[in-house]
Amino acid sequence: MFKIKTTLVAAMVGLSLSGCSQPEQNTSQSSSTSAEASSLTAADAKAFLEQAQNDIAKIQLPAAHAQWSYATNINVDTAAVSAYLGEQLSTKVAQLAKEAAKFNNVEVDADTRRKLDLLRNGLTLPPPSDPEKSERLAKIGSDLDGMYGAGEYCRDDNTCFSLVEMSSQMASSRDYDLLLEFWKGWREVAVPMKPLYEEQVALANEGAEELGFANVSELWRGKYDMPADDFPQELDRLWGQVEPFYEALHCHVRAKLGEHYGTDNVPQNKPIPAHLLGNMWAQTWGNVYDLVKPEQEMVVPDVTGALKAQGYDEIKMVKQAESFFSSLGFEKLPETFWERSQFQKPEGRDVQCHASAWDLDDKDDLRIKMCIQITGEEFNVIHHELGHNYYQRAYKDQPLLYRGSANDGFHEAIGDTIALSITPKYLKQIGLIDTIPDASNDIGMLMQVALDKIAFIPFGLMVDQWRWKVLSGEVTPENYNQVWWELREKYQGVMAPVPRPADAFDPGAKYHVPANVPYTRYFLAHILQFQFHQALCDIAGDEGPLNRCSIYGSEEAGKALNDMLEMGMSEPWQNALEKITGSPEMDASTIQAYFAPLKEWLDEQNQGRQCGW
Ligand code: X8Z
Ligand code: ZN
Repeated sequence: MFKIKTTLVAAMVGLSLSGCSQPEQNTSQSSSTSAEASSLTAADAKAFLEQAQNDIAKIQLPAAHAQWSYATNINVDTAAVSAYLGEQLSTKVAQLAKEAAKFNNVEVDADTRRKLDLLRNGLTLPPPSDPEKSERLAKIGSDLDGMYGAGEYCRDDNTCFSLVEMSSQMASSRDYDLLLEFWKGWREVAVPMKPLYEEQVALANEGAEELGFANVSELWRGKYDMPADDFPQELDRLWGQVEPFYEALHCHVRAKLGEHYGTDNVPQNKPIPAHLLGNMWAQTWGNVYDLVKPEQEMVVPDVTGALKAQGYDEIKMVKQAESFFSSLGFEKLPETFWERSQFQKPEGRDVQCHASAWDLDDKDDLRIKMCIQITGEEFNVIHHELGHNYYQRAYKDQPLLYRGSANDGFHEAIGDTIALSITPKYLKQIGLIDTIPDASNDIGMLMQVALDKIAFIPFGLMVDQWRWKVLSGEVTPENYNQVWWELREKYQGVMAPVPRPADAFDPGAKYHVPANVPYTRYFLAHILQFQFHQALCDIAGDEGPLNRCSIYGSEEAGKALNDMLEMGMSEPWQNALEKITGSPEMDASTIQAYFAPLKEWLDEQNQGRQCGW
């Protein structure tokens, strides 16, 4: 819906828009008198929504362009314009959300009620109606974004490293001290974010209260077509389905890292030090495959090696990903996509390298913004981003309030679902590998996928467990960092490799915290993508094991997918899920089935090991 950092996607398109001013009136929910309200009709509600959508559309367009300019060229001028227009937009939406409350007691049809509800809970950081406060909120949002995007770590000799450079080292280096240096170094960018973040929480909570929410936590948890207080239990249920498998994977990985780095560096009864897992945040572990892989010879396609050997550049990687979607029957991306996207990190200016997908005009101005590296990991991210773009295009003809994903996890799951079809069979079809490895022993391939997808799941869960506590006031600023690490340990079994300084604000070193993009969506996406993959493989008529299934070339699967994408958020997500999978429930049993042989193998390896932390 409105590009206020609601659809992922554009983390950008909204985010910094979170502040605003220009409050015309402090219309809180009760702004209309009961006499006024009682004379309102269902037709009034429809007329109000029509007007509201037109008003939002008008501001949204320039705000999106300003945000793009800022994200692809961070400087004081682009910051000022982006914060200004972002504020205009979120103030307008907040004002309309308050007005929508006039219809609380008016009898309206289900479609109208849904739109009113979406209007009420669509903002991510609602601005208070006091103009000074809402301007301040907008400025903070934009400053935090910029601090992350322009962040770098400099050594005493003034050699500096960008996040892209350090991430590449985190992925490939096995030098304990260098990994620790970059791990600590990147976290220095977050220290000055903390006072701004605190202030942002307080301001947005004021805005949320004006909208009738207890706080921003309640607002965020309330976007899932079920009561806000039931949603965390739904997440616990899903996590419970995955947890035993995660623990088995953790146990094996810790044992192998202990063999490599020594058990004094990797104690076998404690959480794993967070800098040794091949990723700046220990959120995906695929880059340490070589350290933890099975001892027997396993053939696992080397996508990075193949891309490099065949001279793939950034554009060729994106074209290849586009052609997957084309094979499913999706129309090609527009010419402007190729002209306007940012594929590479430009020289000479700061940009937000964190990958994102944009829909500037709800017509055909689709773009991605990345700093693409030539690796298999980035090849997956490209599919992820294009999934957002094809989703945006599929729902563009819905009314504005329905232009979004069924729930935000769906948006994050589409491109990943396609990427699950990058199997050896597909890689051979497109000439990236010459031979398809024998299917008799897929443990290596399953391990590679699990290191990225299963390792991610508790991280995807813990980020908002932290934020919900912060946003609800349960955790106060003195404890921000400590609670962050308690949750890292509890869910991921990962620990800070060194005691953290008193001024550390380690959550701020993860993009989605300063950018204020809710994170539970990625947890959900990691469950949903396996359900989608299975459903589409069935439709495509693939009868082999799920990890060998590729829906490449199946227009039937493409049509089933598109039928769901087109719905946007016009119906509860349960209906969208049922449409494609036949069931309205999110369910991790597909994950259990996908990885069953690996689980068995891990359980054997772990015999005699002390698992847990
Ligand atoms: O932020 C992203 C995407 C853009 S929506 C690249 N992801 C999360 C992350 O990087 O932390 C994708 C998976 C998790
Ligand atoms: Zn995404």
